[in-house]
Amino acid sequence: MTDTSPRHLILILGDQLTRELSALTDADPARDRILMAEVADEADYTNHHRKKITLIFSAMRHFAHALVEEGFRVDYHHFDPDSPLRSLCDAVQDGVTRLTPERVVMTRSGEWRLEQLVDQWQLPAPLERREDDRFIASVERFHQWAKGKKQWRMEFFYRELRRETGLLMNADGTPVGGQWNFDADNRRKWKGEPPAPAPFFVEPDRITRDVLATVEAHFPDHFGNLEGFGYAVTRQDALAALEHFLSQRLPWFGDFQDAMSDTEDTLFHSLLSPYLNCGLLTPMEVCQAAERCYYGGQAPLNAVEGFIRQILGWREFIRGIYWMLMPGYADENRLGNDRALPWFYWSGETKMRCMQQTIKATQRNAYAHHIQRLMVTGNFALLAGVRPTEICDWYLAVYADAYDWVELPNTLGMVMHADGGVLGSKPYAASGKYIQRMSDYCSHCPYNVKNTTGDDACPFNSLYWHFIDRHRDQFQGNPRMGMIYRNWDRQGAEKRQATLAHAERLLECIETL
Ligand code: FAD
Ligand code: DLZ
Ligand code: SF4
Repeated sequence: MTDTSPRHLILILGDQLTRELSALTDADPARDRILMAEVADEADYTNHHRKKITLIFSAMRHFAHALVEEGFRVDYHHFDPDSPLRSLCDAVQDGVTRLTPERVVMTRSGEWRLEQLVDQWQLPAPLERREDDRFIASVERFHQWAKGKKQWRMEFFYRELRRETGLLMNADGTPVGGQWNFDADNRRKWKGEPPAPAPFFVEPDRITRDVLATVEAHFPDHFGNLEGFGYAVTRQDALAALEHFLSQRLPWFGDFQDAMSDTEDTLFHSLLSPYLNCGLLTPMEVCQAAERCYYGGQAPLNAVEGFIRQILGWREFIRGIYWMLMPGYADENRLGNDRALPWFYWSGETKMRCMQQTIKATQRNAYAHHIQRLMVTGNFALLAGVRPTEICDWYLAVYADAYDWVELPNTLGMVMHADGGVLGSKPYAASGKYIQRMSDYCSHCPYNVKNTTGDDACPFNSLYWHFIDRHRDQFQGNPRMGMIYRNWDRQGAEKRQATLAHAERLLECIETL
């Protein structure tokens, strides 16, 4: 250490781009130095969508600029495939050697993989790791709630957080509107009215154009395309994206929350998850902004409650489950699945219209909305019995909002039921009938959603019954599934046999569907 050595070398990760970060609370431009690094190991730990890498690198560069404008000195490592600094550890080692700070300060990473790596760092300066307090509930708060309960259900954690935050609560402690949850009102099919608004779009500036060129040159084999990149990459633009959602989409968010469309990729969803997850927006400010729209008469209660529940309920619950159950959670496979992920998840080349449209939209946008993820690509992987690790890797790679802490419980738990029901009391398995009810995909599909067997039969139908039949031992006793088994048994042995034989044939030639 010398007289000119900084007090703290503050490491900021690519998904920690907020001035409210715990590592920055006492940061002093006169005494501290900031370190940010675009490194191969983070960009390559999965086959990240090229728009996701662009979003993160560009948002990192803009965040560094904002800190410089505040007077900070920022050591910024631009991505260079030939750089000897390949990992965050390399970058910190290098920074400590050059700058000899008193200590390194960082906010804990959002995921197990990186936390384990940081545990192993051997630095020539002490490392101070601060809690990640960018969530509404701390990890300890979730543990305290979960401890001793036989079952963990999002709805009850959500109600506690409603009480604690006061979001959509009356002064007497009752929920606004007299109900906690208005989901029953949120199941409309979308038939073109009102028209779906165009997604928020930001014209790439010089920094983003530089990043686009870097990603184009150095990540040619990664998933997805770069054309039409229009994500917000600054706090200011992310706030504009929030405003756009509140005025253009929130009023219809509830009604069409479960709807899917052959022509509209995003309908009335917020498209805010990439910004929430990389720090450009905070969950509480987003919930409060939506709440104001209800009180101001700009959006109805079913929309605002439904939206707030996604963030205050699902997002917080999912994060709690992740930290409660890792690392063992990632290896769960309670349904014993061992099928490889079909190649069409990467190529989009399948005749199944719902799958094709969802995967092609994912390639284009690094985005698909929740029902596409859950009831189309997720449902198919569940029915086909895909290995959980393979489908988890896919979801981690292809979405701009994907980080292990949120992707893993959603895929392994909610979609694949591989955790034995921690995340949901029954699997979200569905036949083509559900997809037909909630979308217009089937009318553009060469398969016939009304048929279960025969050459043109919708694959979801026989695969659904195959799933039900092969997991009878696990699910027949589930009170929420008894009716399904009674239905199946009523179909008679011959019909059941034909359905199962058809499903077996589909599974044998799954790559050609
Ligand atoms: P909206 O529909 O507008 O919802 C508003 C916000 O609520 C979202 O921005 C998000 O922050 C939050 N939210 C909604 N549902 C969930 C949920 N189930 N878990 C956590 N937060 C939720 N979300 C991610 O942020 N990252 C992921 O990697 C991810 N992987 C998923 C994988 C699968 C298989 C499934 C079924 C869901 C996954 N989700 C993930 C949850 C959800 O699909 C996305 O948050 C949502 O589609 C993002 O789009 P949006 O911002 O338009 O969401
Ligand atoms: C996702 C990502 C990518 C693609 N690249 C970087 C990077 O080069 N440098 C960095 O600091 N962070 C990156 N990230 C985000 C980290 O992987 C993220 O901090 C972990 O996924 C923890 O959530
Ligand atoms: Fe999907 Fe089946 Fe409908 Fe085709 S018919 S779009 S495969 S649900």
